[in-house]
Amino acid sequence: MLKTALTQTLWDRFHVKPEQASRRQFYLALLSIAQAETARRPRNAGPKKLYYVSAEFLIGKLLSNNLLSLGLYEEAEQFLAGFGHTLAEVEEEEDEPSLGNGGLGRLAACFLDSIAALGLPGDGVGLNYHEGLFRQAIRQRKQCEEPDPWISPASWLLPTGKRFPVAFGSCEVTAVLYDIAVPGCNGGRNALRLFDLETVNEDIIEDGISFDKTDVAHNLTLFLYPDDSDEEGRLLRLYQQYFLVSATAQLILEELRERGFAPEELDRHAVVQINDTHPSLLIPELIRLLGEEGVPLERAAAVVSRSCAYTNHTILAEALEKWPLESIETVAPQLVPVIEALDRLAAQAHPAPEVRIIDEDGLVHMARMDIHYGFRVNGVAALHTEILKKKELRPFYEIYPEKFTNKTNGITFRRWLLCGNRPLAGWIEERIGPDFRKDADALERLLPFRGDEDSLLSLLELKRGAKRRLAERLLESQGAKLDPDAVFDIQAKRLHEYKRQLMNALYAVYLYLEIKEGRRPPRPVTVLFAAKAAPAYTLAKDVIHFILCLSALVERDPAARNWLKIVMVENYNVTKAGWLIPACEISEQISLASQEASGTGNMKFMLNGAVTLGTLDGANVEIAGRVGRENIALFGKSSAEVLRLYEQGAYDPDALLREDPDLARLADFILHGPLLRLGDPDSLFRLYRDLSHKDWFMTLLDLKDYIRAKDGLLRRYEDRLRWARMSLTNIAMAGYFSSDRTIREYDRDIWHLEEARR
Ligand code: 26Q
Repeated sequence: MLKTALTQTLWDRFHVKPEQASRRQFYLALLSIAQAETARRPRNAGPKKLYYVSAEFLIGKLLSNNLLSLGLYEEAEQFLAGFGHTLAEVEEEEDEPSLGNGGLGRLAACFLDSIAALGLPGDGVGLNYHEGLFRQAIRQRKQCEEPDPWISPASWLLPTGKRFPVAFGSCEVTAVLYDIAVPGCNGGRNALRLFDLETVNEDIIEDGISFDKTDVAHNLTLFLYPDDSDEEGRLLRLYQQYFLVSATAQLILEELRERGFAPEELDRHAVVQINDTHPSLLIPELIRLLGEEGVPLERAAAVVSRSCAYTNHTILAEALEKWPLESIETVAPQLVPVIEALDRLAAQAHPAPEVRIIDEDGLVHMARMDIHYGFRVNGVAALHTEILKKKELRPFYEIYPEKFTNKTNGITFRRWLLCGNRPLAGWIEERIGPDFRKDADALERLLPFRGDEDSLLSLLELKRGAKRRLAERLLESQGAKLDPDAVFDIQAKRLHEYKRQLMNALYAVYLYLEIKEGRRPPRPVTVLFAAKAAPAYTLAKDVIHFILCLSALVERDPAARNWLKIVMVENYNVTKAGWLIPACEISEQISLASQEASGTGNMKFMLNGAVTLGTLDGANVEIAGRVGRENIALFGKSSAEVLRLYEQGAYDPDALLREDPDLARLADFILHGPLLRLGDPDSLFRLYRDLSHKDWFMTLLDLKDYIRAKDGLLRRYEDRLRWARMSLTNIAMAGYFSSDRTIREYDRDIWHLEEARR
């Protein structure tokens, strides 16, 4: 019936027949049909509703995904084919909303998909940043930031007409609510609810992404986390946070009232998942609003504590939010007495200074507030949760052991396999039938095909096809020329020191020098990087600059360029991830052990048949446990060893470089004359100095073992059937990492939405 609807819509809206319609017209017609179809479905309902509150939702383009959930994908693809189009081409008309930084925001998006798939009543709540995070442009081998606008008549936003006042210390503003509908693949729907600032004004953006940070009445929903390297930026971030939570608290209480419940019944009818500490002020704000409804503070605190659960995504000290009480006084003075009361109340039972919400310097520790006044706290992978219990949050684990729980992350297979890699999904179905589309664990039925040479050879062919497709796309988008017969080795994730993109780049230096000395790898290697750096994160930008200079140096060297190629994929986002993941052979997951809470890219690459080259960090530990040591390449010091080095202050990069000429030769290459001439010497010197004197995330510690592991993996690649078996095993064992499994666990142990229905 899609055919009829599409033909009719094209005629009604644009007065064209399908054979004359442009891609744009097809896109807009499909958008309105998908929206109408979704609106016809019942909203998921039940006695209890989940609010997943997050400063980020990295949802990516929605057309294919929503058509899949609505059961219209096949029909749309066939109909378009009749007029010489593909869904992928039509989807190019959609702008991707860049409403997130990386893992935490993408996780929230995968969760929305799975919550809807399981038919659970649960909405996401966040902010409608008009310019997203930023668009990354590369100029003079450096990252430049530009606005990344996405809102247009072609976006999925639906106005709701709902408005809420938000009172700051300095002024009052209005939050207006938009929805993006989330259809579930088994019927029903939920919504992503995005608050916007009624008076937001894009005209205050100056060159690049700069704007007056003090003009909160016009800037609050322009960008996600504007630069917080200075005081004004940090204050703006706090304004954004209060804007989000104040509007969210009002929405939750309004919906409670509309469903006929009293404020004091909040915990029986709503559950709030706080995605990292960014929305933590929701706790005092809800308590404050219950107070206005006449609920005394201690009772309000008890009810709210039974309604809120907190997810921790990091152990990095700089990401554990602490706000000066003074800043809160400026932004939302009405919260100060509430937070002080919560601190006193908690301190009566637990007076130790390391668990105080307000410390002796007047800093409010957001995670501490979440744990005292929430009923659950979870880490995002087994190792991460253990580190929280034994180290970072140990005093809290001693007080509240029953609150701690692990929820290993997951990814939605609908986006990352069924839509994102149709040829692979087809290959799987030919072998084990369609059950895996609904039940990810069924992928294990692929295991017997490890012995089937035809299957192994066709799997290699599929990978080659995906590599060719990526090569075409990168040629078109940025003029990069890739050889599909090279090994595709990919590191795609935010740029951060702990993720050690620099270590990967130093392997490329090693390989370059080997090639120059006549020792070539078994076949050409293409190393792809895709990463945005935070605008104020100087060292991260230095790493990008180094990679780009290295890429140019190799490219100019006729003796090396046929054997090694280094590519920086511009403006990494969900769309680019969709290009890279099916084409990957070696998945770089090389964080310093203990530092990557989970990782989710690791799961996406595995599901698409890449072999992981990784440390025993985050969810890599669980990947290794499932595929077995023969099907993953592990290297590096363990998290226990790393944590011990930190505790004893025993890591010394200077000494390593003095004692090991091989390491020194690689590090020194950062200052290699021809390289310096291609780039900015200040940036490269700064990078060298940091690596040789500080190297806080211990790049040099694991570099040699990394080289050993990667060389070994490249040799194993040459046994093509053995490689295909590794690849197949990774696909077959990926089922556990479906976010449907993760969400079932959240519901079973935290939300109890299903149980409330029974
Ligand atoms: C904090 C304070 C001030 C400014 C910014 C921030 C800030 C912003 C974003 C802190 C953290 C983030 C994002 C964190 C994040 O993406 N964490 C990732 O979460 C994933 C999902 O759980 C994990 O898989 C990754 O391991 C983790 O790095």
